[in-house]
Amino acid sequence: MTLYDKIPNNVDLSNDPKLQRALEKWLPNFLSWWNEMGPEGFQERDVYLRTAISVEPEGWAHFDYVKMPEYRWGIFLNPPREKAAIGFGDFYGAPAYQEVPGEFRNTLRRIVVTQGDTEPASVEQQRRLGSTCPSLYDLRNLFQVNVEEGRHLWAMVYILQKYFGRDGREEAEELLQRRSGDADKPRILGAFNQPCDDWLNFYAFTMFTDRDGKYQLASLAESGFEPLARTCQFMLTEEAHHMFVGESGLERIVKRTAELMKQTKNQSEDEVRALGGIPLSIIQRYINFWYSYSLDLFGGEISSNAADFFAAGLKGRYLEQKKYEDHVAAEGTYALSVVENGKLIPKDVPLRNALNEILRGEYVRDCERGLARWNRALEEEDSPVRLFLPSTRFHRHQGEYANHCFDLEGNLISKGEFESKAPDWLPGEEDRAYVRGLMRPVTQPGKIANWIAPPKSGVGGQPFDFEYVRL
Ligand code: BYC
Repeated sequence: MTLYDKIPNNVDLSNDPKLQRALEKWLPNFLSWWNEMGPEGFQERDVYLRTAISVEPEGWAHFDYVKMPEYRWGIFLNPPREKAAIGFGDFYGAPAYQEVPGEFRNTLRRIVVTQGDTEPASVEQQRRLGSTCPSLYDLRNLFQVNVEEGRHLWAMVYILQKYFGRDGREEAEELLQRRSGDADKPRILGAFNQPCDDWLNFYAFTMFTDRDGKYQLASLAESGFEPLARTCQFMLTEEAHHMFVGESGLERIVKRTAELMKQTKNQSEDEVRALGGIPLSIIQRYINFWYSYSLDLFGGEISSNAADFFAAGLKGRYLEQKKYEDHVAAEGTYALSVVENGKLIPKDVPLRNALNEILRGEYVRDCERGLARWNRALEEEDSPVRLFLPSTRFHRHQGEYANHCFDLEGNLISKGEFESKAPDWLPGEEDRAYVRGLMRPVTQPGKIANWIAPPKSGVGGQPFDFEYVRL
């Protein structure tokens, strides 16, 4: 089998010997990384997976049994646009970059590497979840997410190897060498070094952290660097499924907890625990944790990096072309709250410096939609409790609010107060141990763990009781 056959692509790989050589060198290293750090214990199993074989609608959602190491990691870019132009910033209207512009080389490489780093990181974070799956349907969804993150790594490695020469090839190697949570060579962004070792973590991660991926990829899909824009456009189609897994997964847990609460006398958390469900307060704490770490992924509220990315035409706003008329955004200000002299005060910042915050705002609204859905599930099961998103200032490690303490409503509080309330607000060791204790594998087709409701339907045209993974 030639490399061309092995790597489905629409970038004319067979006529690009230099790129082929680079990928040929990288491929075995990728596979050893996958075998070492990918899903543990299931590499030899047949999994009912969706594989992209082209970007056409009929070519990209192809379902079949595949062993994960044999997944066809392809390179797919959306088709080029005719007379593509830079859609925003200081060079608005100029022809789009087809090669890396020399003056922005380092900046662009940093963006691609940061994006690329998250993909293997998430596979590493999730690698042990298979052994405690709540159903074969969920197991298959986990593996689908994992192989697609692997493919997204390929997408960024393609950009690095094709457009950045030798340093791009070095960066591609380093993407396989950093490790999530490693003290010496951690992954680049905070959320990707946090453990994701139970299924409540997994659903919260795919709900909140993958959703950052949606907004970052959407901003890069606007890029004036055409190859990056086109590859991110296609990645977005896959990202949608990951967020579905998270949003519907959490909804199913919430629904099951509410069903169990209905069976109890006093609707107390102890009774829910006695019935083997996950109390809503624990779910809320996991939401607080992953939501705040995911907010950090948008970077500082006031960011000269973001202003520079935009000015250069490298990273746009969410739906830049569809939503905005003024694509230069050189004027205007954005009102923020910042901490000065121990107080929260309003501050107007130049619009371009507030682009991280503006993107974060889009993300927050999207998350609120998910919360409303979970609260509808609670309402349907007659639960009086409602879940919520904490303030965007709560528990932040990046930007204006890092190094200060806030309560869930976003009021500035002392460190001592934060520490005394933290067990109510964030998952503690006891919560984690309780959730881990519930995680026992359920692998009979059609069966489901007690702490989660079954999905409304199966996947890939199959029913819930289909044998999604042959064990
Ligand atoms: N953790 O000006 P600042 C996904 C660094 S997820 C650690 O505030 P900037 C996926 C920052 O790098 C999407 N460090 O922010 C999801 C900078 O360092 P340097 C991933 C952080 O640069 C699930 C310094 O702080 N894609 O796809 O405007 C599963 C000051 O930065 C963090 C991207 O991120 C953090 N959270 O924006 C699988 C897109 N935040 O340069 C996949 C590409 C900031 O001074 N990345 N820092 O050493 C970017 O556009 C930007 O790098 C960021 C940060 C939005 C991340």
